[in-house]
Amino acid sequence: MSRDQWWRTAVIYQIYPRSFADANGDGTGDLAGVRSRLPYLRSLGIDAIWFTPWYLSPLADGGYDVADYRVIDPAFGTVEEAELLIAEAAAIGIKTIIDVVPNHISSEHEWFRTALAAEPGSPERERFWFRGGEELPTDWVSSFSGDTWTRTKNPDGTPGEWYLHLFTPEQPDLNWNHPDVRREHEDILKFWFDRGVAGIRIDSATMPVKDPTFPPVGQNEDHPYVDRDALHEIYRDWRKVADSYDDPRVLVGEIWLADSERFARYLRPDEMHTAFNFDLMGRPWDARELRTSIDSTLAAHEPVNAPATWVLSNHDVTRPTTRYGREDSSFSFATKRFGVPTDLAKGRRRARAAAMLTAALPGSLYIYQGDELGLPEVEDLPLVALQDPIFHRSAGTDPGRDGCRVPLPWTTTGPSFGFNTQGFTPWLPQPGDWGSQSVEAQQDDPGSMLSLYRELLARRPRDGEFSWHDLTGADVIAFHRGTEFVCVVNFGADPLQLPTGTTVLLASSALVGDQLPTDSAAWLRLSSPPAKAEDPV
Ligand code: TEU
Repeated sequence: MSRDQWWRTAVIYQIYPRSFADANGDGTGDLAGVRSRLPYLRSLGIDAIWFTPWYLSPLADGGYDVADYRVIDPAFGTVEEAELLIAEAAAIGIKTIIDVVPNHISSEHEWFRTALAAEPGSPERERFWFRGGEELPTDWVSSFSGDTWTRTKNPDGTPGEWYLHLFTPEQPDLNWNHPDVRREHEDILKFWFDRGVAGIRIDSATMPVKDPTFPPVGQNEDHPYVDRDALHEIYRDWRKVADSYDDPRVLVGEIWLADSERFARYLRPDEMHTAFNFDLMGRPWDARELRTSIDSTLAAHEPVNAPATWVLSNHDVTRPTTRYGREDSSFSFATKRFGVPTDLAKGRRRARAAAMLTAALPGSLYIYQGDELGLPEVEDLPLVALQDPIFHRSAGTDPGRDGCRVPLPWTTTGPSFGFNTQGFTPWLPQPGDWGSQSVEAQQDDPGSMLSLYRELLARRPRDGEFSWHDLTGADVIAFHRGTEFVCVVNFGADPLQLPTGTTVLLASSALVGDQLPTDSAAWLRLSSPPAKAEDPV
């Protein structure tokens, strides 16, 4: 495989900069903190880092409200520091992917402030979606609940025009029919590609184009703001920018679409290189469900010859250790609730097995910071500490996403468990027992989640054709990669007899003789050629 196709099998580690490591001790993570932890990332065995937004932002939505793409938020550092970080990471073989958020910008962005100060009907307002009238222009509901339109005030205090925001009012949607919007985003890509960034993650990539007549959802066959055909022109233009570099840059889409044919359209050869596939993440811990997901994911990517991506979590979803410890272990945005009974011991076992399962599948793998430590969702954050707009807009019924964004524990003791060395209180409080899950507590323990991650990243198969193994059944997932490697996951209540003539390369929990316990995974090496799988049950 040529060097410039690295993303096809890459392991990409997601850093949420606010919560990774805080070098200057102000309670918020920063780029200097990331730089100080590059040796840790190298020893973990990753190929690239994806940074959630690090730009100037009032943080109304954790940085997904960008006020200026050409400025790093002062809480995180400077553009010069970002360049240093990109170069230092590259020097140890780690590439950098950054987030671009085309659907909206911050209401503090100069464009929006100028638009608000300008008259209705003025050119400054045309970069957004402003509409007049007494009534809400549509009944579209925000992804974060509530209305998608907010009414401005005229200088004399009377109600003015409405503007569209699919997320919060602090995130006005851009009008992608406007040439400035297109040109500006291509310039932003160049700005960062010129600074050594290897790729971009495209936020909410199915949402930027709108039906300008604003019909109700469901009135027409096409959705008024999701997956509209004109999006593909935009990404084709971006692909040209990415391909204009000698060392081509990668486009990774955040694409939540159930229809695999529609999903694959974004991965055509002149569009994105890869896109997150969230299907597996949404499914419960169940062999049939996950097998269906693996089949449909691989099938969706095959016709476009794009690599599949495997994602167990990110900064938006309940941590796997917690999610898999629940009776309903599926994930959807609507299922976040306070007080869901959770068996963390079970969740931990399953999260270990899930890590081995996804790492063995063909394609690229995303790891969200802290999952390599098996951190649980922090569910007892004081309500006054919660910052996520999802919590605030749900009138307190949905805890929001702060529970998976709590600053990482690096050391077993110390006021912030090594998040900073100055002992300054982190922006979200860490649980009292956070130190027991820290890097320091895990790094020399061969049974820890961190040790498992290091092993599996070092040994995961990067090539070898995928095919189902005949152990696959109602409670078992088993597949080959090539002729010698097999991954087996036991979902059943009883231990599973492993096939004879195999060597165990790695297991997520201790085997009992040659039996794989419940909720566990094993990687095997076959000493004899594989039997061909019949159509599994
Ligand atoms: O998330 C996208 C997102 O939350 C929606 O597209 C989601 O699929 C939908 O609401 C489901 O109903 C991204 C970021 O990952 C997230 O952190 C941001 O808050 C969001 O975009 C807005 O930029």
